[in-house]
Amino acid sequence: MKADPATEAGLLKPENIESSLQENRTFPPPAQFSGHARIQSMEEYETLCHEAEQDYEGFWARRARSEIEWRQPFSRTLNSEHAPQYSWFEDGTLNVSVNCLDRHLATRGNRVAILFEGEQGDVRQLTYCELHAEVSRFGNALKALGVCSGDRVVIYMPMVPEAVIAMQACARIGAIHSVVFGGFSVESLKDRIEDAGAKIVITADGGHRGGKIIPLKATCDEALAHSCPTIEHVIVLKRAGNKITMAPWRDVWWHETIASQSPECAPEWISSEHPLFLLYTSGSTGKPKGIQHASAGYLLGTILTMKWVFDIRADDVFWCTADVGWVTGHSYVAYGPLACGVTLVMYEGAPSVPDYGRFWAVCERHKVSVFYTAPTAIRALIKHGEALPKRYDLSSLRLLGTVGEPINPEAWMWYHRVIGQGRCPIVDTWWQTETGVHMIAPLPGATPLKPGSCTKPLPGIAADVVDEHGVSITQPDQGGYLVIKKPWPSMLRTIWGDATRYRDTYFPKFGGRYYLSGDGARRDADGYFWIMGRVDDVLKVSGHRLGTMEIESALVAHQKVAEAAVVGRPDEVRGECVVAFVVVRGARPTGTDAQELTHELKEWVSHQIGPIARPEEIRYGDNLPKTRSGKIMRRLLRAIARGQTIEEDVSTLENPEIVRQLAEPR
Ligand code: 7RM
Repeated sequence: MKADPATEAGLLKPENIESSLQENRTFPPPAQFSGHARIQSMEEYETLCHEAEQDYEGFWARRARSEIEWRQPFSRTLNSEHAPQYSWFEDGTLNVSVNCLDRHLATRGNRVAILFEGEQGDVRQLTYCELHAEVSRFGNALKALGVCSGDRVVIYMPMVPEAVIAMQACARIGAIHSVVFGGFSVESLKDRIEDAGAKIVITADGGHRGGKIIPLKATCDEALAHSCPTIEHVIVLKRAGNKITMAPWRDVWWHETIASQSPECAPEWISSEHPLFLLYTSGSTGKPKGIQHASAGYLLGTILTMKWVFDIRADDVFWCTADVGWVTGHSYVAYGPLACGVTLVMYEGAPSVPDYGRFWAVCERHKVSVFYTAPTAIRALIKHGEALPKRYDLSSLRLLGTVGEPINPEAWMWYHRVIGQGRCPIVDTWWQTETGVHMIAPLPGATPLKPGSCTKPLPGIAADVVDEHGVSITQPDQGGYLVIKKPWPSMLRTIWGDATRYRDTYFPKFGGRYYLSGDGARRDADGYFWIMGRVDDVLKVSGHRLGTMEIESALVAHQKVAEAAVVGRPDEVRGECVVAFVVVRGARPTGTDAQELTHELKEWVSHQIGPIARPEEIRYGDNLPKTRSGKIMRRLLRAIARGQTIEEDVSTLENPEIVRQLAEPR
């Protein structure tokens, strides 16, 4: 494959994010948006921001009343009495699945809700009426298996409609789902099931990805063997047809559980604050956190951002390429698009099958109008050249989006020119698992775009950049902590089972008043936000969030490993990749011993956490560079991993000579 000129010119290097400092191109909203979008001008945006500043609760209350179908209306908007445990709309009752499905049946029941394409080319459509019936059947099946409101259900599925059906069915009966990404492996799955105390796992025999079958059921069996005592049943969807073993006392087939169930399932009316889902995410400790989201506030956030940021229209075909295992797949696959009654596209497989034109083939085939993906995917596609997208008719596209990591301006320009054909605004959306929905993002009919910037906070979102003392930084281009100064409806409510960790992680500074995002950011002279990346030990590998400590725990769980430290290294396509520094028990391996151990450890991490956590490189030392108090000097390790020369004085280290050993060329 001949490399694209963009690659040769080094335009893809994430370091070019630094070039964003010089970025001065702006793209005003095109005519088809500026006079027509929901928010049509910066004046209108300012008016909304002003409304929220003047009457914060009223601003959200008015929107919650108009966007949500309530069973019982709420009278209290925000309760901050137990801050930072906030509640929103707490005396209201509703059902999220009713808001996503039932509300459309009379007006658009025959509209396609899910347009699914499997990796092997199989296509399936479900209308809103059909989806409603499937969700109801499956909800009844869960109830028949003893699932009650408030019970936790783990979903470990491929990207097939049943994943969304399972999530919606949980919402319908008030059960709390916890989706575990199908790319995670045994240990990750086991930890999440145990932490949530789940009663049921919903999985599939296997899923198709990259021309292979991902053995989900087999991984599940391994996770459940000798652990996870709370699990009563495993529901297994027949998808890939690979051979599996069913434990007759525990396992049931999806198609058998629904066979005799009614297509009507009375919704469970829950209160606004009833947990809708848990989603485990990596932080700076070894143990992932169960981010707990509530029902009404989250639903409101998904609807408003679908309207504001994607300017979603009744006839849109919306494709968010994220897996339902990530928050993006929750808010912009399983909930937001359905709550807005549009058609959503779901694709099961890898973007490279049968070749890197697959995304564009899907866009053409299904006439996608709004396309939302990650910068890492765009960079991978740039690498394969312009000829591929040019083979497809992309004229149905009207809006593009990105999420997951900063997009380097040159990748933005390529996306804009080659995919959007200069016609489509790009919404660069900054948000997190914890924030539930977009926080900082352009409004396509109002905000002039700057490549690489997520632009300005959405109306009602009190985002700011502050210094060590919590004081707002007004100096343009000076970096600081990205914080949110007021609670917002779709925010996380707590970390499952650990309110102390919730407080200590997100509200540790500034008197517990501000939500600390963990990102660094700067604001330019026009007030545009530029995200500078994490300030903690969290990596983004291909847009997937991973904790360095998680990978370290997996490494030290190997019998040959005594100590390990993991850092990120910039990577052209993936944004970052994993580099591990390892101290083994016994003598430091060299030559073929080192090669063999490296292979073994890479496999080990893939098997423990999942292939996304697989180290790109492993370096061995007799020790790790530590301060005299025993703290690992990660900064030095990051420099070594990048192949930089260490200029700083290392003589204050406990063991300065180790730096040279670890940096030895190999
Ligand atoms: C949605 C999601 C959150 C972290 C966040 C950032 C990074 C996300 C952007 C971004 C720059 C963006 N949730 N991030 N979006 N950085 N520009 N538009 O990714 O919980 O998995 O990760 O991702 O560092 O803190 S997440």
